[in-house]
Amino acid sequence: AETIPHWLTKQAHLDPDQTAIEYENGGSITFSELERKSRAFASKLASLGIKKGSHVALLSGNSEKMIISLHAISYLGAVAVMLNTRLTEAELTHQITDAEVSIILTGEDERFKAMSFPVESYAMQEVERFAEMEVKLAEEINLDEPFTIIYTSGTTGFPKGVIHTYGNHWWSAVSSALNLGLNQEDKWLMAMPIFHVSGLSILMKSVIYGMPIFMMEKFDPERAHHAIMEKGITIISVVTVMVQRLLRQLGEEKYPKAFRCMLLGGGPAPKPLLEEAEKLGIPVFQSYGMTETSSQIVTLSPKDALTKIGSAGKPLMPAQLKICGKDDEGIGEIHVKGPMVTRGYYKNSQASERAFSDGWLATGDLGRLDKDGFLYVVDRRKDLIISGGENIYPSEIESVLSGMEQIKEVGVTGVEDQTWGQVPAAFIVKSREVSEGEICAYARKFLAGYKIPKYFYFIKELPRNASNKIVRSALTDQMDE
Ligand code: S0N
Ligand code: AMP
Ligand code: MG
Ligand code: MG
Ligand code: MG
Repeated sequence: AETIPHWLTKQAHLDPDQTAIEYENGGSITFSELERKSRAFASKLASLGIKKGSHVALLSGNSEKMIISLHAISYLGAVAVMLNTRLTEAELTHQITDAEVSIILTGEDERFKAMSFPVESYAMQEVERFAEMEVKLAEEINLDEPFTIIYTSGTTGFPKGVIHTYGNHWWSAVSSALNLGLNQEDKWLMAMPIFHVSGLSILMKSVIYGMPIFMMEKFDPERAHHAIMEKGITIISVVTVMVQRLLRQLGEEKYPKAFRCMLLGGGPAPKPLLEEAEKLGIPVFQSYGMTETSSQIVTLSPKDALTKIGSAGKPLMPAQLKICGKDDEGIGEIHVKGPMVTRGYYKNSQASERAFSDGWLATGDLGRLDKDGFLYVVDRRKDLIISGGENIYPSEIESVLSGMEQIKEVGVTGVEDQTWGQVPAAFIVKSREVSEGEICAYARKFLAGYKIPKYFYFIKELPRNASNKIVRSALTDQMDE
């Protein structure tokens, strides 16, 4: 197995006084301080019985404690299960159980939510007060070993746990640097949640590159704008709705010259928005990637940004991409392969076998390559709704709503939305009288806020095909009924 020195220990040795994280309140922490705090935290966590192979869930917004917890978990050789704070107790319980989590660490805001879980939970702040235990911390990282698990929507309606090895994160960070280059002055603004690979990958880059990040607890357009203007930010990761909000904030101003990359991912980018950004001289880099690829695997490089607008770019060094089952227009399913691609889903060999063959991952997304080998993503994976960078699988909503007595049957599909790109709309066949408000109140108990349908249509029957399956694509025809 391939081993490297523990990356935080190594970075703290190479550049102890380099800033690792900068905070909005003006504070910061160096790599050597981060190493010291992470080791101390690991020794405290050990007293909870966390050891090599333990699954520790993190339920927290972005914070220094969350970053320290993550590094501490790696010093113990444990695996971090990253939980989305927007999910409900019911949704989280499924992931915690599926991932065989033994302990949950929470932020202050999530402390209460975690009380009802079937697993022991501690606020990170609480653990801080524990005594340190004598324990041997990892000196090396084995690139083949798992480090994180992140759940992503699957075709069965239950999300699947994507396992990332250290090697997956390592290669993701390296391939991104080979594309974007790495400058001495680089400082990455992390406004994406760490519980998504969009945020987590910035953290991995920080420790692997020795690069400072500017951490926001959550995205706020005004404060993100201020950071770009005043704090020497050179790169920011964003989803489409964040670009829209940042452009509104920009007004007549111009970003500083040093600001060299707005890395856009997590879903489709409307061409008019890309054109507007180009006109304003904003360096938007479109990308294609997913939880399974540990962050972007295809990115439009600076020199092509202007001539290939609308394209997600070329697969990064050393990733491969092919289009399978092409139609007349060359459109087919995107398959990817590379050392940043997960090797499978946790405890779900069926899903893994379906998705992988010979190391190639069938993404379920449709795309085509132009004559120069640039990828154009044509359609998102079947039935997947992406709202502001959050994935929603229609069957999750359908199965919750059909649990209501007053609902006979229900079909859900995505409809265009100015703000979020797409939002879910529910088409409902009632068995008894029920109002939109009652349905929303019921749904909130089980579904994250972003999954609550924004539109409700009450119809006589659902469109079905010959084999009696709901034809979701035909649902929108019923909108004017
Ligand atoms: C865009 C965000 C920040 C919006 O959240 P905001 O405005 O802060 O909302 P809140 O104030 O918390 O809540 C207010 C109401 O808005 C609802 N709401 C929040 N978010 C959404 C949403 N996405 N869709 C619909 N509604 C939403 C709340 O529910 C609340 O309403 P009520 O009270 O009624 O519940 C936030 O959504 C956000 O952070 N989005 C981004 C998520 C993300 O990171 N997605 C990417 C996931 N994909 C990947 O990680 C793989 C790709 C990747 O790695 C990548 C992606 C992007 C850039 C770079 C990369 C990379 O390759 O490195
Ligand atoms: P996630 O599972 O949250 O990581 O979401 C990944 C999904 O976002 C992909 O499978 C695509 O469906 C979608 N996606 C990512 N990048 C793009 C892009 N450039 N254009 C269209 N869809 C994208
Ligand atoms: Mg659910
Ligand atoms: Mg997904
Ligand atoms: Mg997503």
